[in-house]
Amino acid sequence: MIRIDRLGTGRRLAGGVAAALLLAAPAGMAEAVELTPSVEGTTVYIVAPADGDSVSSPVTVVFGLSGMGIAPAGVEREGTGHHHLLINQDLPVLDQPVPASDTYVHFGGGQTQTVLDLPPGEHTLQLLLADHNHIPHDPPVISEVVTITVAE
Ligand SMILES: [Cu+2]
Repeated sequence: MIRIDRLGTGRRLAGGVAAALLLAAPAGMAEAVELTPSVEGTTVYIVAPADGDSVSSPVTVVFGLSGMGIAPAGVEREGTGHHHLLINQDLPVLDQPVPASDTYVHFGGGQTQTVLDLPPGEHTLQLLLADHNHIPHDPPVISEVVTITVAE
């Protein structure tokens, strides 16, 4: 009788530990974001202004995209995304939604150009395509950095 009770206690303890491990696993996995695939060979680029240009403000910035299409934010359609313009900013973390601010600008309406009021001096511009949830694709679709000088 005593031996059977001890075995029974041991099994319950082992079962409790296993259940705790199972509960811990999904919590860690929930943070992983499923990235939307980009289309191979896609390029995003700034049509205007050109790198090295001296311009006056307001500055019209024209976006170019080849290989994928534009869809407004919130619209999930394969092979599409919307533009994000980084103004004097480094690239954000690429497996999370792009931050939204005056220097991480979303074009969730599907716009392909914008007009910027920029103070005099040197500025960098870069485009980053992201999916319906504002999360960059895998692999990410990123333009070259364009550096411009805004005249006094
Ligand atoms: Cu966005």
